Amino acid sequence: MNFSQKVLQILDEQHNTTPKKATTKQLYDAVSKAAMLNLKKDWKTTPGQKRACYLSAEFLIGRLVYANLMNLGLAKECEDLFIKEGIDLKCFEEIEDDALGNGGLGRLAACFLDSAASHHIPLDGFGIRYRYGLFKQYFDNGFQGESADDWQSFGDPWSVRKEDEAVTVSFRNQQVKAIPYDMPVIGYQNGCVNTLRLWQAEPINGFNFHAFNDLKYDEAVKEANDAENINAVLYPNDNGYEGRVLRLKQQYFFSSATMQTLVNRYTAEYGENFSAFADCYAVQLNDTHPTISIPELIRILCEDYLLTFEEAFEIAQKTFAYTNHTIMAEALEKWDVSMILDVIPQVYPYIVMLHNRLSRELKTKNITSDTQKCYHIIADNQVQMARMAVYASHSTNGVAQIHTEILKNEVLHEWYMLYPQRFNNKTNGITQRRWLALCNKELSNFITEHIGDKWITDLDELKKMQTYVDDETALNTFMQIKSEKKRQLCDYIKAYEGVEINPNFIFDVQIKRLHEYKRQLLNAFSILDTYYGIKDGRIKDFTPTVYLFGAKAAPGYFRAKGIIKYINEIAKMIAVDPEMKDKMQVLFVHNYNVSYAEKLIPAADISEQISTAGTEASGTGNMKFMLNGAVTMGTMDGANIEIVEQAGRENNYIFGAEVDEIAAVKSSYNPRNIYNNNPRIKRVLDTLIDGTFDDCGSGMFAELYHAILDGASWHQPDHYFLLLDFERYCDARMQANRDYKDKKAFAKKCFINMANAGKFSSDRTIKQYAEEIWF
Ligand code: 26Q
Repeated sequence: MNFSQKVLQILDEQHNTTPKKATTKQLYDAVSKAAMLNLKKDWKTTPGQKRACYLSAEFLIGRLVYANLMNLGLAKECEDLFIKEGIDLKCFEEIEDDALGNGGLGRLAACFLDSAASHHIPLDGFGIRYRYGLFKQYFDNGFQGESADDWQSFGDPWSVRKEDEAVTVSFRNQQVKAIPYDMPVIGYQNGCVNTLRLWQAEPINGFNFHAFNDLKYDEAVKEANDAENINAVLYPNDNGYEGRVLRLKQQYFFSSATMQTLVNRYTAEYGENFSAFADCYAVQLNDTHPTISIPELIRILCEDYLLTFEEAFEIAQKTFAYTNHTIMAEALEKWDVSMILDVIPQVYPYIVMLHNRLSRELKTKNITSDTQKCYHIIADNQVQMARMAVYASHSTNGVAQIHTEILKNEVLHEWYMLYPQRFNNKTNGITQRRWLALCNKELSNFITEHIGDKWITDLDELKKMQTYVDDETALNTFMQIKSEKKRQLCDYIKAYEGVEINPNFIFDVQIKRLHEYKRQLLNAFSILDTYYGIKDGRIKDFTPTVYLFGAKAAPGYFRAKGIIKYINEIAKMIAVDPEMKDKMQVLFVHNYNVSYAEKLIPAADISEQISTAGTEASGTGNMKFMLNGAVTMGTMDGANIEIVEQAGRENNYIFGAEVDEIAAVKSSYNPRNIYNNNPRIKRVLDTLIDGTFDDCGSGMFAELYHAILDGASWHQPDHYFLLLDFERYCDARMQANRDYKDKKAFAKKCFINMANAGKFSSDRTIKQYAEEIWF
């Protein structure tokens, strides 16, 4: 029976309906289940083959149905079936994203899984099956509001519950069942299916009848509630650490469940001699979030299989590798010893043994006793997770060249001095299957018509497009495609936001999590400056521009929420100014997520990547824009540096202080001087306190003003150097605005960016992990 017939059969037998009468949910269920039957024969592991395991607290996989159909080669058949039945395949856009991640780190994990499967690399993901993913965002009078993300509201047809592979995870005063839900990770039309295993916590005893009979109703369901709490919700922090008990429990929960599984699988195949363990499994730690896996594996080997600590340590070190994703000091995880003792006391002795082993090693290496402290795994009554990860693994990597250099020279400098050979770089990448083939069919077809479709699994092929950059017809088509993607986005925004935007404007887009270091506020200041410049007649011949923002702020991040409100106020002011009607527009779209990114990115002309130099580890949104033919407006930070290395600085807009300059001015930096001496800056900044905008008495705007000019107890004034870069940013933007007048010349820059995006495929990245770290 073919795929279409299967869909019809499932609709009939399981839903008692027909395609025409079925609800979207029923169609989704039938299509997904039919696809699952289709891939079943390929969903197996090869015995005796080493597997890599990607441990991550986040997998931001987005909407699965279109990507899975494409990778299975069923998209066309499904579309034909739907057309025949008079159904629009777009109805699946109602289905929620699987938003089991915050931002870059979680999305990277999803791209890696897609790339590994598409290249027959045996890589499985292990994480947490959150009941609620990243909150949904709405705006109430310009303020961010949050609601729960019930991502399973259309069911979860892509997961298989594996009751018989459940394990028990023990906390000091609680035991829970960890139930695996396995999702297929489908390679691109190659018959390879890997696994994403997400763990769900459930009570060992669901209901306490004795308590119930004693009229203690709360107690009767307490165990169930306590278990379900563990994976109830994803922590909505991005690049910010919160030392909460529940977060530690989440980390241990999925780490322990995963380590038990690996040990169980190993012993089933090889018995209790663990000498080949590291030849069977490589474990990559996605930041420090799963690092408790290291002492947990050692504990299991010592306690259940009676290995010595030394034997267990050597196995662990050969097995684990660690990826760092941030240099933000506030994101480095440190757990209070008291909390570890309170939650997982059984693990603590193994952390102490790691600490002591390191101390002995430091002594033999003649490290003086006062420098020893900066290495200590247990220091200031806290367990320093990054130190544990570097020490007890064989590989530590950064995620872009500059980031790895900063790790070696600053953040982890002392570790680099001890173990230089452990440090390596793996510049991030993105999957061109989702970020081009799926989200930009028009551009994909255009490329394929010129160079064939090998680029889908070998993005270096894109280089061959370079020969068409001077081809008049090709460039015209390329420009028409951009216009078409802009029109499509306008239609969507009209329907979803209720706002009309002009598809003939320049589309200038900044989409990423809201964080001070990413400097959405600098973008806002510059827009205001442009607005005043146009009104005052200082700026003439301005090419109309729409400034688009998309970002979620962590609900507890007051300043980030203030920035959102401020941008919404600017948008409102400009929207009601008749003089601006055909000049500029600002829109902050609500609930920015993976599916929204798939619509925004193909429509962009300008990609805003304006973090303070030395703060953004890599960035991956920058790569998605480049691939879809936008120019980067950016600082020399993260992967921007490698992007302009590939596409040419002259085809992008690089501005602002670089790492060296920031370091040089840091100690004497005085933003108030800049403010006092630059009337444009003063005018813009004063809108935060002079009543131009209303923050409804929240005090948010004044707080932003003081953060820049006076600082706070935890930061110096203008910690992210907005005022230092302000003029250079405005100049770069004006340059781009002028350049755009020559549409052909501008399109050429976009084209060259697209043609040189090959390096930024996650296929390249994952092959480097495979070859240089795992196999
Ligand atoms: C930690 C403890 C408690 C609660 C939350 C957290 C937490 C959660 C998420 C800490 C950090 C994160 C996420 C970090 C992140 O997304 N980093 C980004 O990683 C991308 C992929 O490598 C890079 O491209 C980005 O530059 C980097 O910011």
